[in-house]
Amino acid sequence: MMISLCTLISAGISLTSASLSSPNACPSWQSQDLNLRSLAQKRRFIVGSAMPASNLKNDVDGGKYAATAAEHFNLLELENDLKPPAIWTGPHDYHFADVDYIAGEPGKKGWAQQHGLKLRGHVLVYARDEGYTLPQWLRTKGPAMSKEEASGLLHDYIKAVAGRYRGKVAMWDVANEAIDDRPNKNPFNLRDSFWFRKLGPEFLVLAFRWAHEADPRAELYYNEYGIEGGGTKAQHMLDLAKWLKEQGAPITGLGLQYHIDCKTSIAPGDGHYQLIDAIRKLRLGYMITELDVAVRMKRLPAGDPNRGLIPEDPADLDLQAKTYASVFQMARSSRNCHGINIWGLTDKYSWIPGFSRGRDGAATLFDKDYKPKPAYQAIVDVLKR
Ligand code: 9MR
Repeated sequence: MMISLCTLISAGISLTSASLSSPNACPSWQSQDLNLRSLAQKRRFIVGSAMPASNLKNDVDGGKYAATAAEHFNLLELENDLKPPAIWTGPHDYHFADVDYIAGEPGKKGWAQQHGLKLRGHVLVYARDEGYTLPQWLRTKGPAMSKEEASGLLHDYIKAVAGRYRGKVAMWDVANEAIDDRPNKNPFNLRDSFWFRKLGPEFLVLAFRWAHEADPRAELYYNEYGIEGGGTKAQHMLDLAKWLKEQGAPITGLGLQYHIDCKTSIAPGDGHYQLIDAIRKLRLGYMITELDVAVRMKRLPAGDPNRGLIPEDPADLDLQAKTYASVFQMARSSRNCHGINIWGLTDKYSWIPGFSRGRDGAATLFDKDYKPKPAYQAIVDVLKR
């Protein structure tokens, strides 16, 4: 009987690289030591990536995008397509077509299920008013609404969205970025957002309750940035989480975004570890929800196709690998970590170069040509242990 090299490697039987000399013997990932997705499955670990539905739908880069997503990850999070401005086109009016492609219409499978990836929903309540957070029509009509009207609308929205994908979304970011960066007088330093002004801190309790009613088996998270490693904002988040639990909100855990750079150090006993320990003491789980590790980019003029893609110092990619590994190491060391999601599949479509005007970039695991970077192997090595 003939057994192919691919079969052996998929089955976890290791071969030396010398024995893999036939160039087209296997798909690209199988010629590596071990594939991230198969290793994660083996370890019962969730490792995902954020993606735009359109890149999967339109088979961008000759299908390389979709193939890479399916080969290396067991979780998919839509980067923008599940945000309220993308879905909520008017009162009780929703646009579901893009998400349906990924999650399937009711009763049907979508791309994610067809490829065996779990789904992470981002986000039911984006608790701020600026940017791509609150739909424009709500910004316009909202100020004249009564508390009851606003609360009724939010209830119907959460019920419609979480209800439509009930049983298909493994975990939801119920609320995102509700805490202000600068000190204010609000409880838990909550932002002065539309939902806060209308409903007070209670909007968070209600959102969790309604999400749970709509999809009782989904894990439910409060997601925040700028809290990695502890500090005042992290303390506000912990206080808020404690209060949410006291109010009976069905919260599974905290989403720690982790938009960091390659010089970030994470080691046992430091603020990063203390924070996850504090979360554990609240009897909550956590996920690293938006991990990316930026490196400094070679300065190139706007319009240059390589802007935001070429590191200033190539050695930074090794530092980046160490930083990625240290996050995975932390996650693996704690029992309350529910998984890690990388914010972007390849450097080519990462949000970082645009946001930093080309100064930072190359923050994901795959380069612009979909080649795994040193960080890929570094996290595989952590999961192998
Ligand atoms: O990566 C997202 C980018 O494509 C969008 O333009 C931006 C505005 O909607 O949001 C980015 O994702 C953010 C996420 O939704 C919440 N945490 C911070 C992320 C990076 O800004």
